[in-house]
Amino acid sequence: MKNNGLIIGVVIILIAVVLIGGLTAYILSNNTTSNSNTNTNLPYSNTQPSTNTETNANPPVTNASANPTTSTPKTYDVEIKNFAFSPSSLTIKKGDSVRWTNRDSVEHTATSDNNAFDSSLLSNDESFTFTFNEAGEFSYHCTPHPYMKAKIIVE
Ligand SMILES: [Cu+2]
Repeated sequence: MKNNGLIIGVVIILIAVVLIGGLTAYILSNNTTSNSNTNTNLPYSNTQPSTNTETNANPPVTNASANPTTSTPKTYDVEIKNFAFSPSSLTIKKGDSVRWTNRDSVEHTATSDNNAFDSSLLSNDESFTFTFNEAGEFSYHCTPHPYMKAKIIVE
């Protein structure tokens, strides 16, 4: 009877140990798998919004940089030097301005072939600025030296 009681006690303890050990092992494995699941899920859900914000952030940057180029008027310089306009062909946007500066000691003009603009005679280092508000190709010349020819292309 004493032996039986001991055996039953040992068996109960063994069962309890196995049950507790098994439970803790099961809980631990569940926790680690659930943790690793949430861990692997988090980086994915984190990288996806970050790549989304990156791809979303890129178009506004190009939009913001594209807007000033179309909306902000620029002033381009054309030098009159050695009896020539430099650059001889200049492409600008509607609303932009061109500033001609005479670098020669001789007087020159920047005179539109179709009377769109005329600087009149410019002496040395004198400038004339004209704003192009209409698209088109504007050929011009120098009145005292008609062989001096150039053009402004307004897009
Ligand atoms: Cu000239």
